[in-house]
Amino acid sequence: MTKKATKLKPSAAEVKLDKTNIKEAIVRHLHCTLGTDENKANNHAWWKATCSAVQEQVLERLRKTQKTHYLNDTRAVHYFSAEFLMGRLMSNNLHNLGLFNVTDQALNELGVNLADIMEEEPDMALGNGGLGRLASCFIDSLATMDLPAVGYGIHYEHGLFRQEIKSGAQIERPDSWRDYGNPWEICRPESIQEVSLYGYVETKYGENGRIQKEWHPGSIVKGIPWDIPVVGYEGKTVNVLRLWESQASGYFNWDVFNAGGYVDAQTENVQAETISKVLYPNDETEAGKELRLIQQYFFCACSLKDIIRRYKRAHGDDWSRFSDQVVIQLNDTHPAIAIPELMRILVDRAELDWDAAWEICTNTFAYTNHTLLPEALEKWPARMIEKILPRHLEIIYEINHRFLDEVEKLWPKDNAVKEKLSIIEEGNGKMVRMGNLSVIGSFAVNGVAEIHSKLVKQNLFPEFDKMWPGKLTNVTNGITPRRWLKACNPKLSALIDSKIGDDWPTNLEKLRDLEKFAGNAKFQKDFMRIKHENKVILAKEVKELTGVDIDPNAIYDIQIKRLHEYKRQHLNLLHIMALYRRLLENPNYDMEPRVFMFGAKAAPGYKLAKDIIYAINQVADKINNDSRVNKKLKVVFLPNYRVSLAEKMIPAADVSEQISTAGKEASGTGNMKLSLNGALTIGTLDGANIEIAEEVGDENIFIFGLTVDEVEALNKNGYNPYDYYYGNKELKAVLDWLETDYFTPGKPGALASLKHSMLDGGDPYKVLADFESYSEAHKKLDLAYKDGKRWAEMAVLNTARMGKFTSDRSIKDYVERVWKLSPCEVE
Ligand code: 26Q
Repeated sequence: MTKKATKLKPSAAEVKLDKTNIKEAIVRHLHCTLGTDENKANNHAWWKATCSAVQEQVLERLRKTQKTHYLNDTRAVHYFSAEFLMGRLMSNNLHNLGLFNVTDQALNELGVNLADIMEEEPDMALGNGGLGRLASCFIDSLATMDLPAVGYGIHYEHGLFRQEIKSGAQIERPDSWRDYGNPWEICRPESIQEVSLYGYVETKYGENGRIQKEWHPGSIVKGIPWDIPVVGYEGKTVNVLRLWESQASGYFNWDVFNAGGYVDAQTENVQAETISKVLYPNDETEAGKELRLIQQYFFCACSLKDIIRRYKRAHGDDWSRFSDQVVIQLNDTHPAIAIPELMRILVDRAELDWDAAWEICTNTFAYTNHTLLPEALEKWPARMIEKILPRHLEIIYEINHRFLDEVEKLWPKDNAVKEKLSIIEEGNGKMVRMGNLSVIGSFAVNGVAEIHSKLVKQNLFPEFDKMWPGKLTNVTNGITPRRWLKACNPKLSALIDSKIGDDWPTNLEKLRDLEKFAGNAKFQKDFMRIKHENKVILAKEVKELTGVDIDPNAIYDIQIKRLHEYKRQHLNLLHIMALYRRLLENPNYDMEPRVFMFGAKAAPGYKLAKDIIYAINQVADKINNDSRVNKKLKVVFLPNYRVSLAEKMIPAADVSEQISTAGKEASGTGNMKLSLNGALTIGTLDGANIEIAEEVGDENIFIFGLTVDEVEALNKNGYNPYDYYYGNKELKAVLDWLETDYFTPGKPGALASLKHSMLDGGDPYKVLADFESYSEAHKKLDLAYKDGKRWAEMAVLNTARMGKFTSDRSIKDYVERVWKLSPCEVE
């Protein structure tokens, strides 16, 4: 196909902005978009006007990018993810466009402070944690690297709940990020899609005896696309994140209703608007919820239709090139229903034969696994799929049938292996295993850190690895250094620029050039002065958020991540209680002043996780108000942890807590962000910590605890937490302390559930086994901090050696090993 571009004169928005232009644009939007003026405008209005001025630039580049991709008929990756944790976009977009400083000056001359108005922007919190943030880092890298890509997800009306802390306990409040509009998004009514649900399948016989299946849906919902432009660094490529909002279509199949009997029209007429209403927290109690499955199918079906519409525009009905042009990355199994959906389109609609359709499908999809925890592997009741997506269940059975024939060839008459590999888990109430479906329907499967991928191969899918050698692989996660260093830590970024030049944001290995300054007294002083200044800023924030005074001269020791037993915030807490006890017993106990900080949301139905938050807050309250110890020890729990709070905490961290039970944390990405900003890690040999240790060197990290093999051995030989309880007096004392009313005056036993989980509960995450080793690692850390020069050198070396963990490297790995994409430069 040949297409020709027409050369147009540059429009006003294309002229590179200088300070005067920016001032003019902001004021123009204040007047013409917001209908206010310089004298009346509050910070919110200034924020919106500034967004509009920036968006003008962004949209021009978006248009050019789309045209270029169309004219070049590029192969593109389509990143399917139920979550995108974008955070705020103003600072990021300004930095990526190279307009941050000039906009700061422009606003200054208008009497407005850029940092203040940026605080007006609500976080786009359309994700739970690591998986959603990874998706956001990846689309930043894709645009930066000029790779044709579209992110596809759900336009949730409410993102992850807002957390309030009342009397120490977590309260969930709705997140209303769009109440006053989102200036970054564009509605695209011209690309609305319709999605079918419920109903029944009719079997017909075609002319040549071909069996034809027709799905008569019970209801149809509309998907409305909202596009969020994704600006690459230095602003050449602008890709899109397309998020689908659900709306009623008015269609209701009365035939199905009147046919009656087996259908209950009330329950099948899902309230269309509720589909995209709220993001599910990653909560066991929410597992298997019908609406969640509908959400997954809804966004996958909309996205596939969108992709196919675009493909057909260039290739008509010729399906032979589909998988040359389209690759779809499944971010965990949440979008796995896209596999039978594409099969349905190819077989039932395009009337391809099964084998041809399956060939296309298995050349299109790739799947990323993010967890080994058995309870987190998605399974859906077959009956539920049958009710909502009757044709898809048939297709899943057919995929499985043909797959099990292959298994039979490899392992003849071996029913155990068939049972294990089958997409269907038998039992009373068949279940569909979405992980198995994803592996079978994809051409590549990856884990997210070396150790994790090794365990995916060895423990989770060993037979699949034998069936298809090479299909299972590793792509270690990464983070975008544009957001996680340049934008969030401007002072350190400027120092780095002055030493090694300013091209490190797109070439993070360049940071190695800082190694030669690591021992330099002047550089160490500058580096640690900046850390101190960031700590002063955070101290002010902590005071505002919690009322607690913290001393910037203390060690800032930070654990920020979702609350989960495997992440072991309670191990951190037990150690804090041990320090408290040591200080009470010996007021001269030698330790550097320390502030322990936490940020974490617990899934609303996860009782023990909420108990841990409560325990942290109660212990914090006691310690912070105990004048015997509070010069040396403070504990703060910062409420409503989210991307924008992470951006304030990370630049101020001295110590990064990465203390999951070995084998449980697939990768972690906060570990990378903290180390990049010069925090030293105290951590287990788990997830990406192992690769971080390899990069920074064992002498620049505090590793402790059981290894994966040791955890496995303990499990095999029988683990008894009481051995550790009775074997360590200090540990016994702090655990017993939890049962008193010392931290919960008048309420003895209020923290007892914690102790019980670690003793009678069997301590599944080996907290007690790792306690002593953790405590020793903290002693070493304290000692290292006392030697200021040595600490500074270690901190610098952490920053210098994080090059591997740029998400640009992850994307390069995906491009070379999985996607086979080529960059396409935009002008
Ligand atoms: C499942 C069913 C019902 C409702 C929600 C969910 C659900 C939602 C989100 C299950 C899991 C998630 C998120 C998982 C996640 O964030 N995993 C993390 O992914 C990171 C990126 O790869 C890794 O670094 C972390 O180690 C991993 O825990």
